Amino acid sequence: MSTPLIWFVFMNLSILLKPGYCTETSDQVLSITPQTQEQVDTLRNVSTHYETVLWQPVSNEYISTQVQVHLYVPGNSSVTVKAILQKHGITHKVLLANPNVLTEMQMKNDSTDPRSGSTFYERYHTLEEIYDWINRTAQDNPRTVKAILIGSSYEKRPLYVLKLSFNDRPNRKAMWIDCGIHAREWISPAFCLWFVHHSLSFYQQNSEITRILDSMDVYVLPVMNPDGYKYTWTAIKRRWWRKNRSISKSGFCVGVDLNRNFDVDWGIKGSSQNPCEEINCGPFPESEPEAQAVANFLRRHKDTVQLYITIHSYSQMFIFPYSYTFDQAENHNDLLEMVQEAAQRIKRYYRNTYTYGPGAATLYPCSGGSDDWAYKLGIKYSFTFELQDRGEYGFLLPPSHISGACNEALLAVKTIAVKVLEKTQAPANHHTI
Ligand code: 0X9
Ligand code: ZN
Repeated sequence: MSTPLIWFVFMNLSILLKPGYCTETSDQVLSITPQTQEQVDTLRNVSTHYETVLWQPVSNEYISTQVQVHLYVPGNSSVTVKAILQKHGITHKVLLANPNVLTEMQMKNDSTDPRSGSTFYERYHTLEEIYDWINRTAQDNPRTVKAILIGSSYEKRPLYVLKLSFNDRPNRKAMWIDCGIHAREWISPAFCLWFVHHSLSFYQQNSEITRILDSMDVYVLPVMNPDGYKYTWTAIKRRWWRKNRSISKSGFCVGVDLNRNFDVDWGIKGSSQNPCEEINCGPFPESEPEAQAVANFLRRHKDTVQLYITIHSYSQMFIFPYSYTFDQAENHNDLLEMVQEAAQRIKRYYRNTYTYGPGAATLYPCSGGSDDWAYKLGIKYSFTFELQDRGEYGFLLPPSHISGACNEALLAVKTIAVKVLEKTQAPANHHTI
Protein backbone atom coordinates (compact mmCIF):
# COMPACT_ATOMS: atom_id res chain seq x y z
CA MET A 1 0.00 0.00 0.00
CA SER A 2 1.47 3.37 -0.93
CA THR A 3 1.98 5.96 1.79
CA PRO A 4 -0.65 8.48 0.51
CA LEU A 5 -3.30 5.76 0.50
CA ILE A 6 -2.54 4.77 4.10
CA TRP A 7 -2.67 8.44 4.99
CA PHE A 8 -6.05 8.85 3.23
CA VAL A 9 -7.58 5.84 5.03
CA PHE A 10 -6.17 7.05 8.31
CA MET A 11 -7.58 10.56 7.81
CA ASN A 12 -11.07 9.25 7.10
CA LEU A 13 -10.91 6.88 10.05
CA SER A 14 -9.90 9.76 12.26
CA ILE A 15 -12.93 11.73 11.04
CA LEU A 16 -15.23 8.80 11.72
CA LEU A 17 -13.82 8.21 15.18
CA LYS A 18 -13.81 11.84 16.23
CA PRO A 19 -16.22 12.64 19.10
CA GLY A 20 -17.64 15.52 17.04
CA TYR A 21 -18.72 13.06 14.33
CA CYS A 22 -22.38 13.90 14.95
CA THR A 23 -21.96 17.46 13.72
CA GLU A 24 -20.50 16.05 10.48
CA THR A 25 -23.63 14.04 9.83
CA SER A 26 -26.33 16.69 9.74
CA ASP A 27 -27.90 17.30 6.35
CA GLN A 28 -26.40 20.25 4.47
CA VAL A 29 -26.71 22.14 1.22
CA LEU A 30 -23.34 22.80 -0.37
CA SER A 31 -22.42 25.38 -2.98
CA ILE A 32 -19.73 24.23 -5.38
CA THR A 33 -18.34 25.86 -8.50
CA PRO A 34 -16.30 23.38 -10.55
CA GLN A 35 -13.21 24.90 -12.14
CA THR A 36 -12.10 22.16 -14.53
CA GLN A 37 -13.72 19.49 -16.69
CA GLU A 38 -12.37 16.85 -14.32
CA GLN A 39 -14.16 18.54 -11.44
CA VAL A 40 -17.34 18.71 -13.54
CA ASP A 41 -17.12 14.96 -14.14
CA THR A 42 -16.51 14.26 -10.46
CA LEU A 43 -19.48 16.35 -9.45
CA ARG A 44 -21.74 14.64 -11.99
CA ASN A 45 -20.54 11.34 -10.66
CA VAL A 46 -21.19 12.31 -7.05
CA SER A 47 -24.69 13.56 -7.80
CA THR A 48 -25.60 10.36 -9.65
CA HIS A 49 -24.00 7.73 -7.47
CA TYR A 50 -24.40 9.08 -3.97
CA GLU A 51 -27.52 9.88 -2.05
CA THR A 52 -27.66 13.59 -2.84
CA VAL A 53 -30.18 15.94 -4.46
CA LEU A 54 -29.23 18.52 -7.06
CA TRP A 55 -31.02 21.74 -6.20
CA GLN A 56 -29.37 23.66 -8.96
CA PRO A 57 -28.94 23.05 -11.84
CA VAL A 58 -31.90 20.69 -12.10
CA SER A 59 -29.96 17.96 -13.88
CA ASN A 60 -26.31 17.01 -13.93
CA GLU A 61 -26.09 17.46 -17.70
CA TYR A 62 -26.21 21.23 -17.01
CA ILE A 63 -23.23 21.11 -14.64
CA SER A 64 -20.30 22.84 -16.27
CA THR A 65 -17.23 24.84 -15.31
CA GLN A 66 -17.93 28.11 -13.50
CA VAL A 67 -21.59 27.18 -13.00
CA GLN A 68 -22.62 27.32 -9.35
CA VAL A 69 -23.99 23.99 -8.15
CA HIS A 70 -26.25 23.71 -5.10
CA LEU A 71 -26.15 20.17 -3.77
CA TYR A 72 -28.25 18.81 -0.92
CA VAL A 73 -26.22 16.23 0.97
CA PRO A 74 -27.98 14.11 3.59
CA GLY A 75 -26.05 13.49 6.78
CA ASN A 76 -25.32 9.86 6.00
CA SER A 77 -23.49 10.70 2.74
CA SER A 78 -21.79 13.79 4.07
CA VAL A 79 -18.43 12.30 5.07
CA THR A 80 -18.06 10.31 1.85
CA VAL A 81 -19.13 13.14 -0.43
CA LYS A 82 -16.84 15.67 1.24
CA ALA A 83 -13.92 13.23 1.09
CA ILE A 84 -14.43 12.80 -2.67
CA LEU A 85 -14.65 16.55 -3.19
CA GLN A 86 -11.49 17.06 -1.18
CA LYS A 87 -9.66 14.31 -3.05
CA HIS A 88 -10.35 16.11 -6.33
CA GLY A 89 -9.41 19.53 -4.97
CA ILE A 90 -13.01 20.73 -5.20
CA THR A 91 -13.76 23.43 -2.67
CA HIS A 92 -17.23 23.95 -1.31
CA LYS A 93 -19.13 26.42 0.82
CA VAL A 94 -21.89 25.35 3.16
CA LEU A 95 -24.95 27.15 1.86
CA LEU A 96 -27.35 25.78 4.46
CA ALA A 97 -25.93 24.23 7.58
CA ASN A 98 -29.27 23.05 8.87
CA PRO A 99 -31.93 22.61 6.21
CA ASN A 100 -34.08 20.50 8.52
CA VAL A 101 -34.76 23.46 10.80
CA LEU A 102 -35.77 25.55 7.77
CA THR A 103 -38.01 22.74 6.51
CA GLU A 104 -39.80 22.67 9.85
CA MET A 105 -40.16 26.44 9.78
CA GLN A 106 -41.84 26.23 6.38
CA MET A 107 -44.26 23.58 7.62
CA LYS A 108 -45.09 25.31 10.86
CA ASN A 109 -48.65 26.52 10.86
CA ASP A 110 -48.72 29.16 13.53
CA SER A 111 -52.19 30.44 12.60
CA THR A 112 -53.44 29.44 16.05
CA ASP A 113 -50.81 31.57 17.74
CA PRO A 114 -52.21 35.12 18.04
CA ARG A 115 -48.71 36.49 18.70
CA SER A 116 -47.45 35.40 15.30
CA GLY A 117 -48.14 38.53 13.31
CA SER A 118 -48.20 36.68 9.98
CA THR A 119 -51.31 36.52 7.85
CA PHE A 120 -52.68 33.50 6.01
CA TYR A 121 -50.87 34.66 2.86
CA GLU A 122 -47.53 34.89 4.64
CA ARG A 123 -47.46 31.18 5.38
CA TYR A 124 -47.06 28.05 3.27
CA HIS A 125 -50.11 25.84 3.09
CA THR A 126 -50.87 22.17 2.75
CA LEU A 127 -52.80 21.02 -0.30
CA GLU A 128 -55.95 20.55 1.78
CA GLU A 129 -55.69 24.13 3.05
CA ILE A 130 -55.31 25.34 -0.53
CA TYR A 131 -58.40 23.40 -1.66
CA ASP A 132 -60.35 24.92 1.26
CA TRP A 133 -59.09 28.35 0.32
CA ILE A 134 -60.18 27.84 -3.32
CA ASN A 135 -63.70 26.90 -2.18
CA ARG A 136 -63.95 29.73 0.30
CA THR A 137 -62.67 32.30 -2.18
CA ALA A 138 -65.25 31.27 -4.78
CA GLN A 139 -68.05 31.14 -2.20
CA ASP A 140 -67.24 34.49 -0.62
CA ASN A 141 -67.01 36.27 -3.99
CA PRO A 142 -69.83 34.75 -6.04
CA ARG A 143 -70.03 37.67 -8.47
CA THR A 144 -66.35 37.92 -9.30
CA VAL A 145 -64.74 34.51 -8.70
CA LYS A 146 -65.61 31.14 -10.19
CA ALA A 147 -63.82 27.86 -9.55
CA ILE A 148 -63.58 25.92 -12.81
CA LEU A 149 -62.68 22.24 -12.76
CA ILE A 150 -60.31 21.73 -15.70
CA GLY A 151 -59.34 18.10 -15.10
CA SER A 152 -57.74 15.90 -12.51
CA SER A 153 -54.28 14.74 -11.59
CA TYR A 154 -52.77 11.27 -12.01
CA GLU A 155 -53.89 10.40 -8.48
CA LYS A 156 -57.33 11.85 -9.29
CA ARG A 157 -57.12 15.11 -7.39
CA PRO A 158 -59.15 17.94 -8.91
CA LEU A 159 -57.42 20.73 -10.84
CA TYR A 160 -59.26 23.97 -10.14
CA VAL A 161 -58.75 27.23 -11.97
CA LEU A 162 -60.07 30.40 -10.36
CA LYS A 163 -61.56 32.78 -12.88
CA LEU A 164 -61.52 36.39 -11.75
CA SER A 165 -63.96 38.43 -13.75
CA PHE A 166 -64.81 41.95 -12.68
CA ASN A 167 -67.20 42.91 -15.45
CA ASP A 168 -68.93 41.30 -18.38
CA ARG A 169 -68.12 43.58 -21.25
CA PRO A 170 -68.20 41.68 -24.54
CA ASN A 171 -64.93 40.63 -26.20
CA ARG A 172 -63.04 40.56 -22.97
CA LYS A 173 -59.48 39.36 -23.18
CA ALA A 174 -57.80 37.26 -20.53
CA MET A 175 -54.55 36.32 -18.89
CA TRP A 176 -53.46 33.05 -17.31
CA ILE A 177 -51.20 32.39 -14.34
CA ASP A 178 -50.23 28.91 -13.18
CA CYS A 179 -48.32 27.93 -10.09
CA GLY A 180 -46.88 24.77 -8.64
CA ILE A 181 -45.81 22.85 -11.76
CA HIS A 182 -42.77 21.80 -9.76
CA ALA A 183 -43.71 20.36 -6.39
CA ARG A 184 -40.77 21.56 -4.31
CA GLU A 185 -41.06 25.22 -5.38
CA TRP A 186 -43.39 26.17 -2.56
CA ILE A 187 -43.18 29.91 -3.09
CA SER A 188 -45.02 29.36 -6.38
CA PRO A 189 -48.47 28.30 -5.07
CA ALA A 190 -48.00 30.90 -2.32
CA PHE A 191 -47.74 33.50 -5.10
CA CYS A 192 -50.98 32.42 -6.79
CA LEU A 193 -52.82 32.82 -3.49
CA TRP A 194 -51.12 36.19 -2.96
CA PHE A 195 -52.11 37.36 -6.42
CA VAL A 196 -55.79 36.44 -6.02
CA HIS A 197 -55.91 38.04 -2.59
CA HIS A 198 -54.34 41.23 -3.94
CA SER A 199 -56.78 41.35 -6.85
CA LEU A 200 -59.81 40.96 -4.60
CA SER A 201 -58.55 43.39 -1.98
CA PHE A 202 -57.20 46.14 -4.19
CA TYR A 203 -59.58 46.28 -7.12
CA GLN A 204 -60.61 49.93 -7.29
CA GLN A 205 -57.89 50.87 -4.81
CA ASN A 206 -54.74 50.23 -6.78
CA SER A 207 -54.75 51.77 -10.24
CA GLU A 208 -52.74 49.08 -12.04
CA ILE A 209 -54.66 46.06 -10.78
CA THR A 210 -57.93 47.94 -11.43
CA ARG A 211 -56.92 48.69 -14.99
CA ILE A 212 -55.93 45.07 -15.57
CA LEU A 213 -59.07 43.60 -14.04
CA ASP A 214 -61.28 46.10 -15.87
CA SER A 215 -59.93 44.90 -19.21
CA MET A 216 -59.12 41.24 -18.68
CA ASP A 217 -60.38 38.13 -16.99
CA VAL A 218 -57.70 36.34 -15.04
CA TYR A 219 -57.41 32.56 -14.84
CA VAL A 220 -55.35 31.34 -11.91
CA LEU A 221 -54.33 27.71 -11.43
CA PRO A 222 -52.91 27.64 -7.88
CA VAL A 223 -51.40 24.13 -8.02
CA MET A 224 -50.80 22.41 -11.36
CA ASN A 225 -49.13 19.44 -9.70
CA PRO A 226 -51.23 18.62 -6.61
CA ASP A 227 -49.94 15.04 -6.23
CA GLY A 228 -46.32 16.19 -6.19
CA TYR A 229 -47.11 19.10 -3.86
CA LYS A 230 -48.91 16.81 -1.43
CA TYR A 231 -45.93 14.44 -1.52
CA THR A 232 -43.48 17.21 -0.55
CA TRP A 233 -45.53 17.85 2.57
CA THR A 234 -45.55 14.25 3.75
CA ALA A 235 -42.01 13.84 5.11
CA ILE A 236 -38.72 15.71 5.23
CA LYS A 237 -37.15 13.16 2.89
CA ARG A 238 -39.75 13.97 0.22
CA ARG A 239 -39.34 17.74 0.40
CA TRP A 240 -37.23 17.83 -2.80
CA TRP A 241 -39.73 16.10 -5.07
CA ARG A 242 -40.16 17.99 -8.37
CA LYS A 243 -42.24 15.88 -10.76
CA ASN A 244 -45.80 14.60 -10.69
CA ARG A 245 -46.46 11.13 -9.25
CA SER A 246 -47.32 9.03 -12.27
CA ILE A 247 -45.92 5.53 -12.30
CA SER A 248 -43.92 4.66 -15.38
CA LYS A 249 -44.83 1.69 -17.55
CA SER A 250 -41.89 -0.32 -16.29
CA GLY A 251 -43.14 0.47 -12.80
CA PHE A 252 -39.59 1.14 -11.72
CA CYS A 253 -39.60 4.89 -11.21
CA VAL A 254 -42.16 7.56 -10.46
CA GLY A 255 -42.79 11.00 -11.88
CA VAL A 256 -42.81 13.07 -15.05
CA ASP A 257 -41.51 16.63 -15.15
CA LEU A 258 -44.66 18.45 -16.27
CA ASN A 259 -42.53 21.24 -17.68
CA ARG A 260 -41.04 18.79 -20.18
CA ASN A 261 -44.34 17.17 -21.12
CA PHE A 262 -45.83 19.86 -23.37
CA ASP A 263 -45.95 19.32 -27.10
CA VAL A 264 -43.15 21.56 -28.27
CA ASP A 265 -39.99 19.92 -29.61
CA TRP A 266 -40.92 17.23 -27.07
CA GLY A 267 -38.17 15.00 -25.68
CA ILE A 268 -35.27 16.60 -27.50
CA LYS A 269 -33.29 19.04 -25.36
CA GLY A 270 -32.77 19.22 -21.61
CA SER A 271 -35.13 16.35 -21.02
CA SER A 272 -34.86 12.63 -20.56
CA GLN A 273 -36.95 9.60 -21.51
CA ASN A 274 -35.69 7.89 -18.38
CA PRO A 275 -38.50 7.90 -15.78
CA CYS A 276 -35.92 7.83 -13.00
CA GLU A 277 -34.63 11.29 -13.93
CA GLU A 278 -35.77 14.67 -12.63
CA ILE A 279 -36.30 15.98 -16.16
CA ASN A 280 -38.25 12.99 -17.46
CA CYS A 281 -40.49 14.15 -20.28
CA GLY A 282 -42.91 11.20 -20.02
CA PRO A 283 -43.73 8.58 -22.67
CA PHE A 284 -45.29 11.02 -25.16
CA PRO A 285 -46.37 14.70 -25.32
CA GLU A 286 -49.25 15.51 -22.94
CA SER A 287 -49.08 11.98 -21.54
CA GLU A 288 -49.74 13.48 -18.11
CA PRO A 289 -53.29 14.44 -17.13
CA GLU A 290 -52.08 17.68 -15.47
CA ALA A 291 -50.33 18.95 -18.63
CA GLN A 292 -53.19 17.76 -20.80
CA ALA A 293 -55.80 19.57 -18.68
CA VAL A 294 -53.88 22.84 -18.96
CA ALA A 295 -53.23 22.40 -22.69
CA ASN A 296 -56.92 21.58 -23.37
CA PHE A 297 -58.11 24.59 -21.41
CA LEU A 298 -55.70 26.96 -23.16
CA ARG A 299 -56.57 25.49 -26.58
CA ARG A 300 -60.22 26.21 -25.86
CA HIS A 301 -59.46 29.77 -24.74
CA LYS A 302 -56.66 30.66 -27.11
CA ASP A 303 -58.64 33.40 -28.80
CA THR A 304 -59.06 35.32 -25.58
CA VAL A 305 -55.92 34.54 -23.57
CA GLN A 306 -53.25 37.07 -24.49
CA LEU A 307 -50.80 36.63 -21.66
CA TYR A 308 -49.43 33.40 -20.17
CA ILE A 309 -47.35 33.42 -16.99
CA THR A 310 -46.00 30.35 -15.20
CA ILE A 311 -44.47 30.71 -11.75
CA HIS A 312 -41.38 28.79 -10.60
CA SER A 313 -38.44 29.20 -8.26
CA TYR A 314 -35.61 29.81 -7.63
CA SER A 315 -33.04 32.17 -9.21
CA GLN A 316 -34.84 35.52 -9.73
CA MET A 317 -35.27 35.44 -13.47
CA PHE A 318 -37.80 36.43 -16.10
CA ILE A 319 -37.65 34.03 -19.02
CA PHE A 320 -39.47 34.28 -22.33
CA PRO A 321 -39.49 32.11 -25.50
CA TYR A 322 -37.75 30.37 -26.79
CA SER A 323 -36.18 27.74 -24.57
CA TYR A 324 -36.36 24.91 -27.09
CA THR A 325 -34.33 26.78 -29.70
CA PHE A 326 -31.86 29.65 -29.84
CA ASP A 327 -33.99 31.27 -32.58
CA GLN A 328 -35.45 34.63 -31.65
CA ALA A 329 -39.16 34.92 -30.99
CA GLU A 330 -40.91 37.04 -33.58
CA ASN A 331 -41.81 39.71 -30.96
CA HIS A 332 -38.51 39.32 -29.08
CA ASN A 333 -38.08 43.07 -28.64
CA ASP A 334 -41.51 43.50 -27.06
CA LEU A 335 -40.93 40.61 -24.69
CA LEU A 336 -37.50 41.92 -23.77
CA GLU A 337 -38.83 45.40 -23.14
CA MET A 338 -41.52 44.01 -20.83
CA VAL A 339 -39.22 41.97 -18.61
CA GLN A 340 -36.64 44.73 -18.60
CA GLU A 341 -39.21 47.16 -17.29
CA ALA A 342 -40.36 44.60 -14.68
CA ALA A 343 -36.77 44.07 -13.49
CA GLN A 344 -36.10 47.82 -13.40
CA ARG A 345 -39.16 48.51 -11.29
CA ILE A 346 -38.26 45.71 -8.87
CA LYS A 347 -34.80 47.22 -8.55
CA ARG A 348 -36.25 50.65 -7.93
CA TYR A 349 -38.96 49.64 -5.43
CA TYR A 350 -37.45 46.64 -3.72
CA ARG A 351 -33.69 46.91 -4.41
CA ASN A 352 -33.64 43.35 -5.68
CA THR A 353 -32.05 42.02 -8.87
CA TYR A 354 -33.74 39.91 -11.53
CA THR A 355 -32.00 38.75 -14.66
CA TYR A 356 -33.98 38.22 -17.84
CA GLY A 357 -33.93 37.04 -21.42
CA PRO A 358 -34.94 34.24 -23.77
CA GLY A 359 -34.82 30.84 -22.05
CA ALA A 360 -32.27 28.97 -24.15
CA ALA A 361 -29.67 31.71 -23.93
CA THR A 362 -30.42 32.92 -20.39
CA LEU A 363 -31.05 29.66 -18.53
CA TYR A 364 -30.60 26.54 -20.65
CA PRO A 365 -31.95 25.01 -23.87
CA CYS A 366 -34.92 22.86 -23.05
CA SER A 367 -37.85 21.23 -24.87
CA GLY A 368 -41.43 20.58 -23.79
CA GLY A 369 -41.93 23.66 -21.58
CA SER A 370 -45.33 25.22 -21.05
CA ASP A 371 -44.14 28.76 -21.92
CA ASP A 372 -42.88 27.81 -25.40
CA TRP A 373 -45.96 25.68 -25.98
CA ALA A 374 -48.35 28.51 -25.03
CA TYR A 375 -46.39 30.87 -27.24
CA LYS A 376 -46.64 28.54 -30.23
CA LEU A 377 -50.34 28.13 -29.56
CA GLY A 378 -50.60 31.84 -30.32
CA ILE A 379 -50.31 33.45 -26.87
CA LYS A 380 -47.72 35.98 -27.91
CA TYR A 381 -46.88 37.18 -24.42
CA SER A 382 -45.57 34.17 -22.57
CA PHE A 383 -43.27 34.15 -19.54
CA THR A 384 -41.68 31.94 -16.93
CA PHE A 385 -40.94 33.70 -13.65
CA GLU A 386 -38.32 32.24 -11.34
CA LEU A 387 -39.01 33.85 -7.98
CA GLN A 388 -36.74 34.35 -4.95
CA ASP A 389 -34.13 33.68 -4.02
CA ARG A 390 -30.74 33.14 -5.64
CA GLY A 391 -29.68 30.29 -3.43
CA GLU A 392 -29.43 31.77 0.04
CA TYR A 393 -32.34 29.56 1.12
CA GLY A 394 -33.31 28.10 -2.26
CA PHE A 395 -36.44 25.96 -1.95
CA LEU A 396 -36.43 26.60 1.79
CA LEU A 397 -37.33 30.29 1.57
CA PRO A 398 -38.59 31.11 5.08
CA PRO A 399 -42.21 32.20 5.54
CA SER A 400 -40.98 35.66 6.57
CA HIS A 401 -39.74 36.12 2.97
CA ILE A 402 -43.06 35.24 1.31
CA SER A 403 -44.37 38.80 1.29
CA GLY A 404 -41.16 40.21 -0.22
CA ALA A 405 -40.96 37.51 -2.88
CA CYS A 406 -44.65 37.83 -3.78
CA ASN A 407 -44.79 41.61 -3.80
CA GLU A 408 -41.95 41.90 -6.27
CA ALA A 409 -43.41 39.16 -8.49
CA LEU A 410 -46.76 40.93 -8.31
CA LEU A 411 -45.14 44.14 -9.45
CA ALA A 412 -43.68 42.23 -12.40
CA VAL A 413 -47.06 40.67 -13.31
CA LYS A 414 -48.73 44.08 -13.19
CA THR A 415 -45.98 45.77 -15.19
CA ILE A 416 -46.17 43.14 -17.92
CA ALA A 417 -49.98 42.93 -17.99
CA VAL A 418 -50.32 46.71 -18.34
CA LYS A 419 -47.81 46.65 -21.19
CA VAL A 420 -49.75 43.85 -22.88
CA LEU A 421 -52.88 45.99 -22.63
CA GLU A 422 -51.04 48.93 -24.17
CA LYS A 423 -49.86 46.78 -27.06
CA THR A 424 -53.11 45.00 -27.74
CA GLN A 425 -55.92 47.41 -26.90
CA ALA A 426 -57.17 49.65 -29.63
CA PRO A 427 -56.69 53.30 -28.58
CA ALA A 428 -59.78 54.36 -26.59
CA ASN A 429 -60.56 57.54 -28.54
CA HIS A 430 -59.73 56.39 -32.00
CA HIS A 431 -61.14 58.87 -34.52
CA THR A 432 -61.73 58.05 -38.12
CA ILE A 433 -61.51 60.90 -40.56
O1 0X9 B 1 -36.34 23.90 -16.01
C1 0X9 B 1 -37.47 24.37 -15.80
O2 0X9 B 1 -38.50 23.75 -16.04
C2 0X9 B 1 -37.58 25.81 -15.24
N1 0X9 B 1 -36.63 26.02 -14.21
S1 0X9 B 1 -36.80 25.29 -12.76
O3 0X9 B 1 -35.60 25.53 -12.01
N2 0X9 B 1 -37.99 26.00 -11.98
O4 0X9 B 1 -37.10 23.92 -12.96
C3 0X9 B 1 -37.33 26.80 -16.34
C4 0X9 B 1 -38.31 26.75 -17.46
C5 0X9 B 1 -37.99 27.71 -18.55
N3 0X9 B 1 -38.77 27.44 -19.73
C6 0X9 B 1 -38.56 26.35 -20.51
N4 0X9 B 1 -37.57 25.54 -20.29
N5 0X9 B 1 -39.37 26.16 -21.53
ZN1 ZN C 1 -39.74 25.01 -11.65
